[in-house]
Amino acid sequence: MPLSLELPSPTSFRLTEKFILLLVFSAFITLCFGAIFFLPDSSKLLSGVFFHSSAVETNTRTGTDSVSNIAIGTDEKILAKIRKDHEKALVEAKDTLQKRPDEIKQEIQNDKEKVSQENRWKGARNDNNLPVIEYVRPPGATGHEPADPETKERRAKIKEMMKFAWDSYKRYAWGSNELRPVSKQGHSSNLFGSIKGATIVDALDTLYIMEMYEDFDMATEWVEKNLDFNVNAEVSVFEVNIRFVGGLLSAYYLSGKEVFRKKAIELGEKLLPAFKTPTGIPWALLNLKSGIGRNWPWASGGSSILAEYGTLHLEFMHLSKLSGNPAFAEKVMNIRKVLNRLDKPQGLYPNYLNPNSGQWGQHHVSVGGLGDSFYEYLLKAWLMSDKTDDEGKKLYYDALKAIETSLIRKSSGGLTYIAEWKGGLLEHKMGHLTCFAGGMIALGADGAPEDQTGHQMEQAAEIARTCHESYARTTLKLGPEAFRFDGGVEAIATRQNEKYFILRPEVIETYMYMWRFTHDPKYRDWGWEAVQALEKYCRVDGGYSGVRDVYASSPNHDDVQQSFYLAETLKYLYLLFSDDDHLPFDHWVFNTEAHPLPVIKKIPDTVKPHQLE
Ligand code: DMJ
Repeated sequence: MPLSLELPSPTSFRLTEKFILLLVFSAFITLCFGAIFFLPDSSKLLSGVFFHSSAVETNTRTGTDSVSNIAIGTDEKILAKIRKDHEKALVEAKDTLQKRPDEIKQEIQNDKEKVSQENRWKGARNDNNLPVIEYVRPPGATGHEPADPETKERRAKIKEMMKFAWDSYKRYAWGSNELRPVSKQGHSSNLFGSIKGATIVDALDTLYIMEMYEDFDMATEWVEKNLDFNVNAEVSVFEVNIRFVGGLLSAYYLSGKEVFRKKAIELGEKLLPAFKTPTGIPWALLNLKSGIGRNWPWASGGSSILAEYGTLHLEFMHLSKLSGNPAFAEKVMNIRKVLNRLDKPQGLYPNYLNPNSGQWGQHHVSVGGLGDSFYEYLLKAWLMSDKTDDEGKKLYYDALKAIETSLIRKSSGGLTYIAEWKGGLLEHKMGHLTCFAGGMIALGADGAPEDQTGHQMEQAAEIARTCHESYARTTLKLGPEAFRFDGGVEAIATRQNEKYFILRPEVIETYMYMWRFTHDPKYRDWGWEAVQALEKYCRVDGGYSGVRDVYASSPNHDDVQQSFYLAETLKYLYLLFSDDDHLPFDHWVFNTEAHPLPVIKKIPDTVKPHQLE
């Protein structure tokens, strides 16, 4: 007979104890509610105590028949309301009993934070009806020249590239969303509806950190006078959030200029109707005037996309902080709640989720397009909370474990890659977008559980190497949109529609993180290779352009200078050749568009809430 049947182990004793407690608690609740419903005239008693109702007062003051009839009707209504409230309380109590202790703890913590935040912001308000806050610039907003002459020269070269990209935009496309550098005119993607100036807002913080202050001032003036969100047009909630809200928030935290705080909050408020769905999982597309949302017609059965609804958290937490309005934080915390309730196939998060039913759509999983920044934001939510958001931390490391088990593979040639998962089958393809994961894994390695730090750093380095190979194996030394590990190839695009390069940042982003954590010079070398290829094949008379085929012998330009080239690619390159104290990781977290947001420090009671240091 097993020992556990003879002697109760400490664990089984505790379980019994828990069961008894549960029974006592349920009996107590039943007794309380029983008393409310069955004691004589309990409804009136309660009406008097909880609802200082005018109906009750009217009844006692006048005593007329007609009024007492009304009062009787009103009493019934009150009684019905009490019943409804009690039923709700019962359901909530039952829900609470079913929750894990850590979930209950987290909820108590959230409630506490909500109350204390509401109290904090009850104070003075400025002309824009925003809470008055004293601006304190977080450390490392600007850097200094590196001591090593070669690094200094390379950093200066990247600043020159930024100057050229920005001046070209100014000259040919000022006010449009993006520049067409070959045809030398403006270009407007419908991702932003009729909001204008994506390049200006996306570039603000890069201009600031590269100390291009005249250009920064010019961009600020444009924002003040022209940035307008009162448009009757449909926008991508995700794109507008990461580029516009993120860009404005960064510009605020770097410069302290109120206009950016005001605009960020104004835009954030415009995005709130996107969350009006039965589950609170937001729509992908939103008409900013009517507040009507919908999803991409191509997304599995009307689903919302993981990487879109999962990439609002950082910006929305800051919006609550800067506006005093808890609604932003509540919306994104609710997304987590919905996800927490769902079963995850092999611990993985499918890319599609129906906002009406709250059920997964097709079981496609990707750390690249459609999934990518959801994982990034779990980790960064924890880091940005000064490592207090334990739930974000757990969700990130659990997800990474599942990714490792089900998606990370090694090719026969020894290259580590992250495959995609379609209904249980692996597609041995890795997107350029997926290459950000090297940087993410390196960033999270230090906090990894069970001595996984070393292993995760190795994994990050291997992914960086694979992504570098995807560049090195092309003719133009620029990476394809997606590369495969099947049909006898490794890290090479085999389909024509995957051979393009649109000035994306992810590979350089990973080099930057790897450099910061290892100081291995190969990452700066690889970054410099990319600079040379960009100069040789993407620089044209009127700015920088993407190319249609990285395996062609000469570039065929796509004629778009993407706004993320200025926001991300050039910024990460500049930081790769800067010292570590420029935007240091213990004070800043980058949103998925490379807009730095300050870590919200654990604030001692004696320090004012807005003082981020
Ligand atoms: C950027 O807008 C963001 O990095 C986003 O998360 C993914 N795609 C582009 C850049 O490639």
